Amino acid sequence: MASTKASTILLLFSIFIITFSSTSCLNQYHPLDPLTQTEFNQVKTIIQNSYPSENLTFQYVGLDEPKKSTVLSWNSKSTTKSRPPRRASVVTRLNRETHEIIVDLSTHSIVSSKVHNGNGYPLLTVDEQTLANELPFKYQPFIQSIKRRGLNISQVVCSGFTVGWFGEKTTKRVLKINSFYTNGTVNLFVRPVEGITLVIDLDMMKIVGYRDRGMVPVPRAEGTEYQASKQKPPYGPLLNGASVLSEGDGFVLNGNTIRWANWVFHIGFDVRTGTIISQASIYDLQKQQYRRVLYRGFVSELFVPYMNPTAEWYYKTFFDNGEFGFGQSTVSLEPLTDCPNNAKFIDAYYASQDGTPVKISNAICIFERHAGNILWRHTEVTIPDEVITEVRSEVTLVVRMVAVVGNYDYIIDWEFKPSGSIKLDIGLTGVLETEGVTYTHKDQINEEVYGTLVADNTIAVNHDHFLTYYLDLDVDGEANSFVKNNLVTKRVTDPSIPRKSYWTVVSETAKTESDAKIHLGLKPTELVVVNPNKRTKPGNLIGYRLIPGAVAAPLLLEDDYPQIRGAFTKYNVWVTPYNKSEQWAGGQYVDQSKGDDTLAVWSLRDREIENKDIVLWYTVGFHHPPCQEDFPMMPTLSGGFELRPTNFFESSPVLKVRTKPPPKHAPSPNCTK
Ligand SMILES: *[C@@H]1O[C@H](CO)[C@@H](O)[C@H](O)[C@H]1NC(C)=O
Ligand SMILES: *[C@@H]1O[C@H](CO)[C@@H](O)[C@H](O)[C@H]1NC(C)=O
Ligand SMILES: *[C@@H]1O[C@H](CO)[C@@H](O)[C@H](O)[C@H]1NC(C)=O
Ligand SMILES: *[C@@H]1O[C@H](CO)[C@@H](O)[C@H](O)[C@H]1NC(C)=O
Ligand SMILES: [Cu+2]
Repeated sequence: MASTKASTILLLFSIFIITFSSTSCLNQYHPLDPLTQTEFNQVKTIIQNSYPSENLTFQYVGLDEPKKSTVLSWNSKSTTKSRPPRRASVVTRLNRETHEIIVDLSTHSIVSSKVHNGNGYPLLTVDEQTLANELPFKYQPFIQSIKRRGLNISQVVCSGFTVGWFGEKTTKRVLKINSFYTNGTVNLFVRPVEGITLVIDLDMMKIVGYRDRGMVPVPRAEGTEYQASKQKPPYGPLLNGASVLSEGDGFVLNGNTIRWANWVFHIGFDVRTGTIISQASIYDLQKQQYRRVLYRGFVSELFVPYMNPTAEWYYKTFFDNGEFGFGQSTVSLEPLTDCPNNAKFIDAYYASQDGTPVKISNAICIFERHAGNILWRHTEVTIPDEVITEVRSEVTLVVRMVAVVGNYDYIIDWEFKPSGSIKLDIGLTGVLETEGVTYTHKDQINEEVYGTLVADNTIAVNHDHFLTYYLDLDVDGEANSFVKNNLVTKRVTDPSIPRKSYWTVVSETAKTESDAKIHLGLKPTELVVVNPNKRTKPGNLIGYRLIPGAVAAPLLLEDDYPQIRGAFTKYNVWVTPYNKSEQWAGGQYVDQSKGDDTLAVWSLRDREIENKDIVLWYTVGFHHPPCQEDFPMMPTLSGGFELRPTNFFESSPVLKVRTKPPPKHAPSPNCTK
């Protein structure tokens, strides 16, 4: 393979080269860039000068997203682009109050400040969770409980769990603490010290409740270890490491704006949600221009209710985004294993409790994926004396982050395809949440248990994962409509035709929000966001289709408190008119929320959504009754969905793509070049 380098570079698409030359002068800054380290420090100083108290905590600091119209007019200016004024949105706690503050970074001033008087509390900070988890170790009753169980306290680890809301009058920001035993394993989540629960007042940072219900054996450590360095033979099959398929990255990163193949988009990061994809546009080779697809998309909320209704467990109904911060739960990615060796990494920042920026290095990775899939192909055998075979291999671009919320690891991928599709994938892995029990075999169990006995003394508890995506599609412009193309069976009425039935497409445009609340199921419907003001040459509405993944609907009763708070999962699909302040499906303040500020409540207004700037909400759901293979470490379970152009292009956008197969013998990552 003498020409390896040259041939792999040719993997790039022809359109890629066009986009390159037509966009040579780019501004590195974008109005939707996340706050920088310097900006976080400015915010800290400005706020601390105005509220000089040792007790002030920063619960949320993020970009105050400029108005959409401001961003779009910035986009349209071709010459000297100065960014619109940078503003930060800040939520603090001070004297048991939640303050909402907007800071203008260009004038170094506070633009507005108000106290949140509604229900719910802001995101928990990493620091306060750390402090809360340390409190039990100075608390005599807890130390005694551990001693009574014959456990070594220096091997005990505490972890905090949000308490939810169950109809009571909420007066305090509290967190419940459970403990786990490490002795002999790092897999603490499968070794709960059952029976002990502490309640912490987060504003006072002290213990306000304690209960020890009695002893249950701690599940054994044996067989739960997962660190490679601790494993003894026999070993399983050897898996190949990453292999080199292409030289270079294949994409251009300018500031936070990425250009790759026919795509351009912006990558942001926020402490609450993690990766935010903005302003994704695709180059139309026929029209010779970029066309808008998605203004902004991110994971809006993640609802994980556990199904154990006993006193110790009933409250475990977590909102990983609004309570724990999916962004601040993002972990540094491991080169070569979390991402392939052609990946490029981006660091991210968020503000800690005292406002100081914290760096997450390698928080997001971006890589070209050569998965060995076929982009399109055809072999023509019907022409006499001739066989024509045309194949194009598929190359895509993936943007990945991993958030670890306690025991669970979530892999969040955005995959951009040259065909115009955007695929969103979610991988669930990590450690199950387990309950310690006295049982070692199913036959011993004579009571109701709330999960699967996966090992001695270990019940892995049933639960769901609902990930609700915010997708502000702007298909060829802001004004869009939501169309349900229902496939309807018809009877053939002509008695001279022997055929009895067929199906046809009956389109229905959603006029208001209630027309767009969808339970996905067996009813065959194609869901399309169209631009009603633009048509293709043959007259079809220009659109993007939602191709749902596996469907899961909530199984809790509608009047159950967690379901009231998680009511945004009631439908798989919702459409709302764009409103900058409606981005978090579970509400702005989710911790101990009462469900009065959810997507389900906003959409009761039944606003008009036809030919308007609209937002599509889609929930990917997983019901998870655990099985033994999920223990002690769960192999990744994937789900997701796709946004796919539908009469968006005049014809296939990838007809003129040129791809070459990768070299036959890919050099290994260790070989010298
Ligand atoms: C900070 O909180 C502590 C404990 O509640 C209180 O004693 C102290 O007075 C507070 N400091 C200020 C400046 O408010
Ligand atoms: C801790 O682990 C060691 C080694 O496995 C074992 O001998 C010991 O009994 C364990 N201690 C407790 C208190 O569980
Ligand atoms: C408890 O654990 C600590 C930390 O591993 C160890 O140093 C200590 O010897 C243990 N104590 C007992 C009584 O086993
Ligand atoms: C935007 O949403 C908020 C929260 O639901 C609401 O209070 C406000 O009235 C909405 N604005 C418009 C223009 O509808
Ligand atoms: Cu699960």
